[in-house]
Amino acid sequence: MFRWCNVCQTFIGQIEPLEDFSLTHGICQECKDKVMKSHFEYEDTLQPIKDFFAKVQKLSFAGETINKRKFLKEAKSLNIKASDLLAGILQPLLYEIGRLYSLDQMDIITEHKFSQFVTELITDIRSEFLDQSSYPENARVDVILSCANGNNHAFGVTFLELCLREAGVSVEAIYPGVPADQLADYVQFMNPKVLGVSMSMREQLPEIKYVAKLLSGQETTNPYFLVGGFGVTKEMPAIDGVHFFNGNIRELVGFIKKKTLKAA
Ligand code: B12
Repeated sequence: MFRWCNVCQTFIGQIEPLEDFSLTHGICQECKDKVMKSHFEYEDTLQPIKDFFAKVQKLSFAGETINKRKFLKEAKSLNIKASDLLAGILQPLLYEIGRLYSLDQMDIITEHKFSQFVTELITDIRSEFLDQSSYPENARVDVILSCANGNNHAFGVTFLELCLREAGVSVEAIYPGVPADQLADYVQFMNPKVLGVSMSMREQLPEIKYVAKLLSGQETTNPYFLVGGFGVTKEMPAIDGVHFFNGNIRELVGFIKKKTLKAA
């Protein structure tokens, strides 16, 4: 389930059962601390966000065209932050669409139409972020994100990129996948503190191994090499120099932020 804070209406992260994509309420740590200190009357404040989610779900699952401008306007009027919109509204819908499609309960056109809508939204959100960017254009890039060679699933990497930007991390994302040797050369040139590669299927594991091998042969760079994505599960083979990540996007942003600050 996708848990949102009932007090400040921000997305917290996923909880069991993971296969249930509906929204549920919880309380984030920040609000918990505040509420503990004050008198708090419980009231379900998430209903407008749940209604918005239900409306988008209905339209997308019916294969209808969603008006992007109206969608963004409504999200803004509900005070939904861009990262929450991506991770807490679009992500559960994409997961559920994938599940229904794999069960033959949704056709490919419906899936493609929603993917197209998400691609267009990301383009808009991204250009808004770039306009408001708080770090200079030629600043050092602390984090490079990329898709593994052969991985065309770009949403995970773009969601992560935008969430990191929102958290003030200087990040560059490259997608779809690029060959391991070219990625390693680019990392050597850019010398980031963190390299994150997205793996959507186990078939991409040899590419990950190859990137790790090439990085270990470089004398001038030593990025923290993180690998995540749909293809990463709790049980992964140990690979020298690779750190697999299987948590949720909130934990991930916090973790990367700490890593880039520590290595400053
Ligand atoms: C949309 C989609 C597509 C779109 C992608 C559009 C795009 N521009 O991204 C298209 C139509 C292109 C596509 C194609 C294919 N797809 Co597809 N697709 C999906 C779908 C429905 C949603 C994926 C998505 O965007 N999820 C939302 C994002 C935000 O989630 P995410 O990628 O998991 O990312 C999160 C985390 O994993 C993590 N993360 C991601 N990257 C990284 C990187 C780092 C460093 C870290 C730390 C974390 C991290 O953070 C993200 C945010 O929380 C999934 C279903 C599903 N359950 O995911 C199938 C799915 C991933 N696809 C699948 C398949 C099989 C394919 C195809 C092979 C189909 C085919 N026969 O052609 C092709 C492969 C193309 C290729 N070469 O990659 C399978 C993969 C099964 C598997 N793992 O073995 C899935 C699971 C569907 C299914 N149930 O069968 N797909």
